[in-house]
Amino acid sequence: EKDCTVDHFPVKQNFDRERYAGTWYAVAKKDPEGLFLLDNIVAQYDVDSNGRMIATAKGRVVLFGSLEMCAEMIGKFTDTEDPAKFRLEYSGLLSFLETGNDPHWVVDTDYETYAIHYSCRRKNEYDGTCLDSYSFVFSRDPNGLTPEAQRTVRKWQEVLCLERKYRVVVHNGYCNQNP
Ligand code: AZE
Repeated sequence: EKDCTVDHFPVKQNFDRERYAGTWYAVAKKDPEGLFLLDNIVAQYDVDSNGRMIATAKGRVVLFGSLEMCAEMIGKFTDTEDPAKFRLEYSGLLSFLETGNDPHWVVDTDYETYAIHYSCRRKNEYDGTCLDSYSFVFSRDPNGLTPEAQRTVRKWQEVLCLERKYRVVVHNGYCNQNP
């Protein structure tokens, strides 16, 4: 039978944060519960002078039900014993934007075209499956993935027990005011 235990999900072997650095465009996402980035999501990963992974992310959000804006978020990663699994501590450039501390797993990437990100915020304490997850499919190319990369991504979406749970992330320039 299919194994949806979060702690059994595979992640990228020998994850290389230097090769992962740079710009990634979200092309699809599975949403968590509550407020989240809506679309036009672009992440910029880097490695600081101490070797720590850092990132910024932009994306359109709607706050208080009607205030539409481009959220600029900053994230700092804490390493774990697995090189592809981090804790991500994030906050908004503007203080009223969300702060949080979520797992950040790189499930698979070829570093040059695609990446599958996964985060489980809440686990079922009895069977270890995820009760509240979010996940991004990232592309180096803002125009999307090649058919070959799309096939790879679909396979991982099934492994994460999230098949058919993703939605396309639109890029229409909403967050491009300050490029
Ligand atoms: C991620 C890429 C790496 C940097 C960061 C990311 C996550 C950002 C959020 C933002 C939520 C914002 C909200 C604002 C109102 C994984 C995309 C920081 C989870 C809800």
